[in-house]
Amino acid sequence: MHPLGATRSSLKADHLLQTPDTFVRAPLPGAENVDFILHATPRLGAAFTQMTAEFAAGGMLGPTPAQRFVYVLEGGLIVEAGDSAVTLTRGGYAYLPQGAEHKVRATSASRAAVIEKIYQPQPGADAPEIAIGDESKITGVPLMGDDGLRVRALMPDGPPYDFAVNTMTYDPGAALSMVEIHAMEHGLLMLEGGGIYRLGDAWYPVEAGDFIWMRPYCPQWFGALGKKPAKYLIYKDWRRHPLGA
Ligand code: UGY
Ligand code: MN
Repeated sequence: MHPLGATRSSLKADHLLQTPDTFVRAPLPGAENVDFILHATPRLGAAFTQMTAEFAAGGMLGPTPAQRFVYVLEGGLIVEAGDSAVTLTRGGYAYLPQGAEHKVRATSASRAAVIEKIYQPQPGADAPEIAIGDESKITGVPLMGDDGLRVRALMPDGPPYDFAVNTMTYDPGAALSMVEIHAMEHGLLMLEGGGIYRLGDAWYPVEAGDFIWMRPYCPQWFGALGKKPAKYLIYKDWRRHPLGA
């Protein structure tokens, strides 16, 4: 039954809420047996891309002109990069610097969040390095002293790296302690639970599976509702001068 044109999805000048009922799949060049949901792209106004890749068993990502970050949502992915081949399962992730030869192949039907950004070098900084990890091995750090809200940083941090990807886990009832308004933009995938997201001048109910894009300076706040924790994966551009110098 169609929903008579109703959806929680909403596109405004400073944000997008994209709910699963509005997802449309598309192929991308060089990928085999993978469908992509293109959440954030330059066509939206984003300076990065974020997609969900849905792999059939044996499916492979194609090449990218950019840095690539892959976070496994479901199933298993073999990442071949440098001298190693590693199998990542749910919560496993890989960062592949721009130009790094690599292959990403699914061992079974799988889903992954894929974030790509053209690298902005920092003069004098070392080159970024491949990083592979598992979210479950990272200790959560309370945000601004609130141990009901824990941040896990997945990307390495330091001068070579120009973006961050974190997970944020909110106990039921936990909330951001302030409305944030900042120069960095965000791509956000709700992984678990739900709550209320303020974006610009609107307040939205959100739940696992939803995607949100926030333009730089989009007013933002989240409070978790329900009886289990809410968790999201969040991208932001990071550590670069706004004038691009
Ligand atoms: O890192 C952040 O800016 C993060 N606290 N933003 C958010 O959760 N909307
Ligand atoms: Mn923020």
